[in-house]
Amino acid sequence: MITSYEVRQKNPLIHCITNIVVANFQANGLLAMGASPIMADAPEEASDIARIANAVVLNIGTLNQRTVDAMVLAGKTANQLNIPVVFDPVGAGASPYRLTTTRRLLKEINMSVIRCNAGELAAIAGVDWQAKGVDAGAGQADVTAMAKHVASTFNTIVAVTGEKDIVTDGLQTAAILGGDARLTQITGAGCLLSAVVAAFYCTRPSMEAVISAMTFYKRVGEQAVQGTFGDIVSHLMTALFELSQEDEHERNTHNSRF
Ligand code: ATP
Ligand code: TZP
Ligand code: MG
Ligand code: MG
Repeated sequence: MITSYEVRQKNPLIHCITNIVVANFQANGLLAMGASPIMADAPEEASDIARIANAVVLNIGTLNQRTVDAMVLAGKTANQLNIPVVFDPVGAGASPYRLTTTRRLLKEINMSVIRCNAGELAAIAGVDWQAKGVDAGAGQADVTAMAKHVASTFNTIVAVTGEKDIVTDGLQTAAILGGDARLTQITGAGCLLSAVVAAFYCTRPSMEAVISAMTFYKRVGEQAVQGTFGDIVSHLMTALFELSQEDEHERNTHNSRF
């Protein structure tokens, strides 16, 4: 396992091309855990910023043609320089534009990790699902099977969240329990997690790093919901800050492998 303390020691620079809803929250969350964010979504500088970053996060939450152009430029530069790219296909199935863009980005860029909810995963897999905008929604399909299929198809690691998180590279699979359903009732908890995954992954690129990030964030979420609902956002920042100060092995009790 990789500890969040190790990530803090590295202080990675994370280039985020992200949505307008979560940009501030995501930047604050990265800072709280000891990473350094740079939000830069202009095509004019996307390659230049990507090349100085330790990891790139591509998030299509409020996409438009300029940010999509920037994502392609940043993603390609990162691929050339072996800099990891984490993809958050927010609301991938919500509109034809989102789905087309998701497919284009997956074709043109090698993603190190796809971090998504079950509805977004189903959209990528082409499986019937009742997603609700950017939220996971509901469906009958087997999430683990979809995750393995998408991981194998795109030669990537899929990290899909929900009550039970699944991390798979198509061959090995881990399930992570914990967290709290109230995290789906504030906006950006998933987007921030995608950035946290990027910070862990670039510290030691591996499936272990993704599992570690997801396990860490389950603990962060559990601490964040202790208190009243309106305090979850600020408590999330406090938990990211406090838990990443611990120079000890991350608790492994949430995980199972299969
Ligand atoms: P959604 O839009 O459906 O909320 P998301 O992209 O915001 O998806 P989440 O699934 O909310 O991402 O993931 C954010 C965090 O919340 C993760 O740590 C995840 O494990 C946790 N989480 C989500 N749903 C639950 C749940 N029902 N029970 C426990 N933890 C959950
Ligand atoms: N609309 C477009 S992006 C966005 C909303 C509400 C944020 C989604 O954040 P998350 O982390 O997927 O809940
Ligand atoms: Mg959410
Ligand atoms: Mg999301």
